[in-house]
Amino acid sequence: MVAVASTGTEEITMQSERTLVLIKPDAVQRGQIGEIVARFERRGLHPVAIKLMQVSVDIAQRHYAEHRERPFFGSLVEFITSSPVLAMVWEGPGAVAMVRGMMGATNPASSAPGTIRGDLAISLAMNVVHGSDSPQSARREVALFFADDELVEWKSAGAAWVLSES
Ligand code: IDP
Ligand code: MG
Repeated sequence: MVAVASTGTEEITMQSERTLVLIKPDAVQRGQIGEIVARFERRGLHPVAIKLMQVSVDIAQRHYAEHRERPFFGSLVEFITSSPVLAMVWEGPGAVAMVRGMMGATNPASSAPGTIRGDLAISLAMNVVHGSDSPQSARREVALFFADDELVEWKSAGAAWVLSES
């Protein structure tokens, strides 16, 4: 579905997208699942898949493959596999960039207040949430965390009141 939204000065096409979101071990342990899920619901996105899971070292290394050569790669994999994560797929118009915006900057020290990281985190290593950085990354990451039959197709009743078709 392609929806069109007006910014007031120009029209931008907002393609319906899916994005992978992980509520990281720090946020699960701190009881922040509800807080973070509620933000995506309030914004007008809808979930296509949600599961609590223990990430394996293999999945962690594949998920963060782009950072393989970075000095923090080992500790990043250790952290994401240290305790359960809540893995989710969220859908909606422009969902990839929208979720990235809601997450805030990678380093919570410079994440704007009002963003998830800016409100809930302090440390770069424990920054509470992951979101895919492009539609292409999203497709790869969704396939890494979810089987096709775990993705549920549905239309939320609220969708018609989030984005006008005209
Ligand atoms: P992103 O999560 O905002 O996409 P990336 O640059 O893709 O940020 O980094 C992946 C994750 O690796 C970050 O969320 C953060 O937890 C961790 N990370 C990034 N840079 C550093 C660093 O310099 N030291 C330790 N951890 C880092
Ligand atoms: Mg990233």
